Amino acid sequence: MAYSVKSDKKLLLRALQGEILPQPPIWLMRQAGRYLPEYMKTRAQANGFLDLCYAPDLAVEVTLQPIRRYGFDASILFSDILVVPHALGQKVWFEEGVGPKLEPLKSADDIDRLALEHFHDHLAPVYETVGRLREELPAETALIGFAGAPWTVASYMLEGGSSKDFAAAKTWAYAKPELFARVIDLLVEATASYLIRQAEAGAEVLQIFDSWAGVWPEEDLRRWCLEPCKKIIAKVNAAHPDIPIILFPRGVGLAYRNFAVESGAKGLGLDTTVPLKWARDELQSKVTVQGNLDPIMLVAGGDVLDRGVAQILENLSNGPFVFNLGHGIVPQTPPKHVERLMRLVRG
Ligand code: 1CP
Repeated sequence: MAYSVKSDKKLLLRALQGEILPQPPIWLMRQAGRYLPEYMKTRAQANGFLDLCYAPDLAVEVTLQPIRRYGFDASILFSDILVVPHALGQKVWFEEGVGPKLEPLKSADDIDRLALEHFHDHLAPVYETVGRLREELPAETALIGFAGAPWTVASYMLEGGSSKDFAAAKTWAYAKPELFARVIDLLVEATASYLIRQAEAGAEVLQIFDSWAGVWPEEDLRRWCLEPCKKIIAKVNAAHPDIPIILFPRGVGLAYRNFAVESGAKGLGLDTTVPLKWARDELQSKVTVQGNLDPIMLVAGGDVLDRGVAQILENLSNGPFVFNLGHGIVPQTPPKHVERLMRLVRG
């Protein structure tokens, strides 16, 4: 509450309250990371990627790097969605050049071994990072905390890492729905309390990443993605009614409308495939929309980038809107193209 007078001026908060701004706020998913040489330098000082997430000095530094370079309107806490299963007691590690790895859950016993007991102790360094960022960020920059949505996090917990078809995780859901529901329910509880702690540490906005939501038939999408996210949002907003939440259910197509109407999120992150006029007509009267430049247009640059940005601005900037990509920045993005993007959006 002490922050509210100052925060009301931040563009991201104004846009999420439904205000239509002459210039939309801009931030980019994965704005910190491997496309920045300064990130690679800091990362080399850590003992692997997870260590970077749990070392407040380094995590604060890499969060601030893209703010210093580009002056985005918001900063997103540097961490990863997989710190949640790690804090629940699952083995998680990152293999150089491969990505995240987990010891996959195989049985009811494996689920029983997960526990909330040491959850917040394990995540204490993340809360410290949030608090320090809140002190160090420029007055006009909003601080976003985040977590993965239950389904997206569960997919890694059951697959043991990234997946192309999510066959193992979806087979659990179809063949053993009660067991799968226990994993989802545990994640609803853990994620809500994780986000509440981030809010209490100083996060001003929270984003929930359901990056792999786009793989389910209608009924299962509702059960495993929309309903769990809705529960998390209700729990967080019961504790902190004023904190706006952005939900990013990537790839859900026409079901974006259900997420806009039913989830309780103030902001909806659109993936690159969502048609702009449809988003304007069907979503923007219900929520603030965020997105959705193709991250590969940012790699290509030039006219392709100019045209992509212009089309998004033309269609979405007459309603409540936050400029972003349709998914995270990729490592091969030239930093110069991000500068050009900033000029295009800010005019
Ligand atoms: O240095 C490295 O090699 C690590 C690369 C990296 C980075 C920079 C990973 C591993 N995670 C992150 C940071 C991160 N991850 C942030 C904070 C920084 C920022 O946005 O500026 C956030 C919000 C995430 C969220 C995240 N992690 C998601 C959801 C968003 C998305 O991209 O869809 C997911 C799915 C993950 C899992 C993960 N962590 C890392 C990788 C390479 C992946 C994806 C693997 C896969 O494709 O399955």
